[in-house]
Amino acid sequence: MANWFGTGKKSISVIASAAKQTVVPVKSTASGSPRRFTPREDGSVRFLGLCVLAPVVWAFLLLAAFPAQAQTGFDEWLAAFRQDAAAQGISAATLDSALTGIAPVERVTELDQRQPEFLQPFADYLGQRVTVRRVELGQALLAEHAALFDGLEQQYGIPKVVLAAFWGLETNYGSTPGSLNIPASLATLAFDGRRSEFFRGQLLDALRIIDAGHIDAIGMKGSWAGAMGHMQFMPSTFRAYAVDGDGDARIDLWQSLPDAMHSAANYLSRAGWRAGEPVAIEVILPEGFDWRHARIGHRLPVAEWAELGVRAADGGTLPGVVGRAAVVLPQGWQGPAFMVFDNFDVVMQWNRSVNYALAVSQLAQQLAGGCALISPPGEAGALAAVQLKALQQALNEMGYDAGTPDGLIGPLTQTALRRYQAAHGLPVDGYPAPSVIGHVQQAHAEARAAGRLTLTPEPTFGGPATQP
Ligand SMILES: [Ca+2]
Repeated sequence: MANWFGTGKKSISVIASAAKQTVVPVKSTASGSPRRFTPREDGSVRFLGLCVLAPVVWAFLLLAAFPAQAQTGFDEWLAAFRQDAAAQGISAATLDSALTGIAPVERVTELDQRQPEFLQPFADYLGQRVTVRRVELGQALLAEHAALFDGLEQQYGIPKVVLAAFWGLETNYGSTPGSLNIPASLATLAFDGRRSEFFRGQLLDALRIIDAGHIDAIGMKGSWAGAMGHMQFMPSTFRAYAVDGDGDARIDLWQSLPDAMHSAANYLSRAGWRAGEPVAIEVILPEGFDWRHARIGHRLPVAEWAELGVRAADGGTLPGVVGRAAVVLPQGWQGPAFMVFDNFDVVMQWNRSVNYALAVSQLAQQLAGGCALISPPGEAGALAAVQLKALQQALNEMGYDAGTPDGLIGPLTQTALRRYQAAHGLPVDGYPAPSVIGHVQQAHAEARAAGRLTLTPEPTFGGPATQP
């Protein structure tokens, strides 16, 4: 396998470590939970081609599509927001160009309120994102822009294949940057109320970017959630980390590839990237491996993992790294295993999803000519959110605290599942594979029949008050 993670430039990582705690995610993670189901996350919604129409025309079309009552409330909110923004020093010209005539964008509200319907298994997630076509296109682009990427690797210590992997995953190398008007989308989300404070701050930052002359209000396009340009930076990330890579004194993350790439490299460097170290490598676990050790919070020196019999899947040696490593099983004990390093945590700051971070690692590895996954994918089958909710309720009722059933597999549910698996002699991987859900269902039914449930099931409301 090619050593795709480059050569050591320790000075950068040392400086960056100090800044590690202050780094904010690139993309919208306002909910604080990993984004597991991300349809069209790039926001490349072709909204009737509105982006190419004059502002007055599209404002009219949006008004026509939105209830008048909501518009009244929105207009009042917008007037108050505008005053606030002006008081914070944003120019009248910027406020006029970005906010005059805007209306709530119904499509943005719809996408924001969409609930995940299923948990996509890792192999499916990876198969959709790391394709032969994407690898070939990325390699061609790396060759085309070799001078830029070589320079970035020298300056920031971030391997060119890692930057290209983010580029490929975020916008398919700039081909799907999103075409929604950012001020209108952010105003919609700030008005909506669910995460007002977060999006209000993003809108203010978007206006400050326009005010600084980096882009005009019409040209500021992106995803429904406010992510912009080649690398899908949120406005706050733009302000904190974006840099001018081509020296024209403007930061243009939409049209200037040097600006977009220098900004991404600057972000990763300041997030604590350790030059010369990988994000993750696929590993083979020994017979009799204690699955309890395979979790993201259990960190050991690489040498200790080696003593436990963990080896690199490609037959090479385990990498020498400064920090500790964890073993993760994104699709349960029957699927591939990965050893993850400090740079995995850096990628998780960009996007708080284990699957995303592993996809970055896999795409980077393949862009460098390395191999695809070696191990089989593990137990297949998408996991419906309703099933996961039922799983959480069943665990709760049997005395394994999985928290309020929400269909999301967070640390509490994983811990509950691990306790259940340990008590029933199953591999303790904390992964809700279909077979595990079936096992819990059966145990729950038996416990109910035997009157052993810790909690009583939720009462049924609305039935007949009395029976004859
Ligand atoms: Ca520039």
